[in-house]
Amino acid sequence: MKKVTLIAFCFIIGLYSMLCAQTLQNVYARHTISLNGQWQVIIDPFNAGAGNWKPVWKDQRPTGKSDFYEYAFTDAVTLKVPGDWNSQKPELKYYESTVWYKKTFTLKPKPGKRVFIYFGAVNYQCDVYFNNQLVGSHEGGFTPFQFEVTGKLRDTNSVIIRVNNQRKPDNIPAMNFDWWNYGGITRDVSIIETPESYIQDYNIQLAKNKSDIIAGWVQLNGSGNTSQPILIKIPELHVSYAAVTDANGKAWIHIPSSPVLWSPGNPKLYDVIITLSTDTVHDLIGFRNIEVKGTEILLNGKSVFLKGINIHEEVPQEARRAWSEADAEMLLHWAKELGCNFVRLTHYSHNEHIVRVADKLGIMLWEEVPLWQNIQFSNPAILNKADTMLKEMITRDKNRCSIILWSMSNETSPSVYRNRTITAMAEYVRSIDSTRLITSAINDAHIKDNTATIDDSLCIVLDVIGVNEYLGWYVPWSAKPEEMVWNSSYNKPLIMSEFGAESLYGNHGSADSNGYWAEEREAQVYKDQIAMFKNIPFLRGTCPWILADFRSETRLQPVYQQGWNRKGLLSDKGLKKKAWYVMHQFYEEMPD
Ligand code: GCB
Repeated sequence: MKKVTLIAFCFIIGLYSMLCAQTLQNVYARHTISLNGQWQVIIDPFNAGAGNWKPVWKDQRPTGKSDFYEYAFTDAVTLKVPGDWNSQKPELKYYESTVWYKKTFTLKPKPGKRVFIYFGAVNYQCDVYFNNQLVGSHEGGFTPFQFEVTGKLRDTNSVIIRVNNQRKPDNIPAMNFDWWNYGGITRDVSIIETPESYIQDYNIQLAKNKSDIIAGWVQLNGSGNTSQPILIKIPELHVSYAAVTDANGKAWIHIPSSPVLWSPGNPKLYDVIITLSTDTVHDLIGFRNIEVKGTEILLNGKSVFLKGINIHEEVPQEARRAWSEADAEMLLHWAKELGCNFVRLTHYSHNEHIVRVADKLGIMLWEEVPLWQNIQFSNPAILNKADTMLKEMITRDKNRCSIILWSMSNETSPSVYRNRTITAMAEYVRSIDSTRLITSAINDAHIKDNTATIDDSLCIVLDVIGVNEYLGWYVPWSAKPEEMVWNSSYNKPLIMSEFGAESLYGNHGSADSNGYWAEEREAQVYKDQIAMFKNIPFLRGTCPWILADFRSETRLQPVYQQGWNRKGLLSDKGLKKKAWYVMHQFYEEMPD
């Protein structure tokens, strides 16, 4: 390419990328250059490096004898990426402020190539400087984002990121939450090179409630995307489908085909290849239908009971955030061993590896955005932030058949503002993905004597109702468990999305008393819950709280908790508590 043309190309692309930050999706279906590894860091508790006084992002070096800077990146102080900072250095265990990260890498600019820098997640807010120029900022700790850096590449490049995990009242989640506030670059970082015109995104799944039509769209990005031929191949189904993009670079697809349907019993995935004259993407996609009829949840037209478990994105044995495929395999194999066909990924969108491993293992998923209690619903900015999080989550995972439920919130107190915000969120979700079900976990079932009533008006906008109840733990039984009667004002399926009790592994004592963190007590609460579940006709799933003990800064009991929420069926070392066996037996005896 001639120099003038190259400059013009870079200018147009640069301008375009400033307007559109999310212009490359399905990153894990592409070849990427990993920037994972050790990154140099500067710990900056008072955010001194953000201003002009000590501008860390300029990465300045002394040039003369009298010159010096009171900050510098060095290999002497590094953190592993991906990884939370709290588990990597003792002094960062409770740290909630700014850390600056720096990575240098070589990648020469290539004529006609566009380049993106991708982050799986950074908790919570960050500013990204590429070769000392701000290329973008991102808020939200659990969803991916990327920036185009075409035209900014040199032979050797530096990425500097200011990461801040301070709690703020208008954050999502806000000031208090019951899990560790792991800060840092917590998921994969990579560089992706594409041609000038490339496949920006695609959505390929069964048409709603059809088993013989594969439908969706492919979106191109670049100049001259109109009337571009694209080809979709699914070799195992003998599909070779040609389409042409419209004026917006979009091609709609409608493929008559009857794939073997994905289910927990047969998690069949197909190799799908999308080709444009300049670009090719390979993905593994499964095909299934999910719908609700009255109080039933139907997977591929058949009623299913969701044998679930809640999981935090944490490796308890190492007291750190989970991020890798190996971590995902470990967590989901535990779920399978318990007898689960379903996992609630609490309380935020987990990393993409776990969703892809769930596709492979045949585990249905509930995925959630972190609207957890105490959200500032009266603040109009919240809806925008929530919608961005929903969009980033759904955009990333819309091709993953394991996901059957999008959850918009957990335990939000009823109010006009709450209802207005979550109703608008639900409308937004339906507008971008009409094929999956919508839920939220409420904790507002009214319990009086032997009767529990579900009447939170938020349920009107849900397809499936999630109820968190802690009968036997936070809430004393008001009747014999087997005599409890559940009523719902809504003819909809119910998932008991949380229930449980705490115990310290190896600690034994009375099954009747909460105060001693005894395994026997936790097991008893599970036995009682199961006795109650047997009498709830519209119950279509159960999710114990929780797979494993997890870290939480707010768990202060100095002997039994020590900074851990002890409601795991597994201990912090992954050892099975008595309650595990109670739940395991329930799932074994329950038909699918
Ligand atoms: C809940 C929350 C969950 C907590 C749990 C508990 O209702 O949804 O995030 O960790 O209770 O253990 O109190």
